[in-house]
Amino acid sequence: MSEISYMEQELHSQPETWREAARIGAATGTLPKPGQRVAVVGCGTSWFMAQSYAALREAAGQGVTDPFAASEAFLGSDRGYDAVVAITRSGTTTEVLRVLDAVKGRIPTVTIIGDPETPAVAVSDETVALPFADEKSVVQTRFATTALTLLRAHLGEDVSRAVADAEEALTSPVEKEWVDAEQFAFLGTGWTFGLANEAALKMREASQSWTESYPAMEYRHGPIAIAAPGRVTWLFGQAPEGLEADVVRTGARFVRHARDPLADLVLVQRVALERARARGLDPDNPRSLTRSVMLETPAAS
Ligand code: F1P
Repeated sequence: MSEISYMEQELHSQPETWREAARIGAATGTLPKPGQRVAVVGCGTSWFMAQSYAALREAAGQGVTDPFAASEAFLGSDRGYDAVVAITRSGTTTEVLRVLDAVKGRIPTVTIIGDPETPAVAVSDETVALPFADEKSVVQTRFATTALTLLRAHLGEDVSRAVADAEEALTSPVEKEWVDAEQFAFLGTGWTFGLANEAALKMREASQSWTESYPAMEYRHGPIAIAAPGRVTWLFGQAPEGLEADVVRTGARFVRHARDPLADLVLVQRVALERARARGLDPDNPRSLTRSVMLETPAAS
């Protein structure tokens, strides 16, 4: 592939879009307030960002926060949610529209959206638009990480180190061993488990790679049987005691970096891009995928 893909251009703009999102996140009054019971929904990449946000909000002591795949959300009145947060780049994903429609008038909703000229706006009570992070590539990179940066800033986190680390991750070498590896397992704890899920999805979407993802402490409960020479186990965040030694014993390559875990996801996006290139794949148009899943049946009301 000679010309630069949209995925490459978009992923390289992340420090800038994160800075902008941090400004919005710190100032906005439309995202959930401390103490509210929150459900957060999305599909695919957006679901994984929902998982990370939920773990961060709970860890920050800001209230019960349950992440759901939009198609599997439990939003009955017995659960007592004060707010539903939806994350969608396209604003057209059917399952997300169905959730917003189903709770309308019963639970206040706020949607973090890439394209504000889409149906999700009309069906949401509030929106936080991030059009500067919308993308042309089918494979999401910057919208997802920018939405999560917005949420981190809204939770009161200083994201300046994450931004600096993302800048560094954009110039850090992509090792040949990662481009050639047969298989990747991505691991995380707390909020980095969502990042592990996203890293695994990114690699599948952009480069058709065999990847898996687990909470780090679950890895020894079976999945480590896959670890072997020529394969990679990549951990985001803190390493549970003894895990590195257990992985090294299998002959698999153990990878863990000290940078902010969201910035480390930027490096994985670059690995996915290099693996796509090495296999002659177009990362902007992955096999069997579209920008948004739009089902033919109308939203249930
Ligand atoms: C969600 C999503 C993407 C996925 C695929 C289909 O889109 O599942 O994460 O990569 O392209 O759509 P959205 O609701 O965030 O627009």
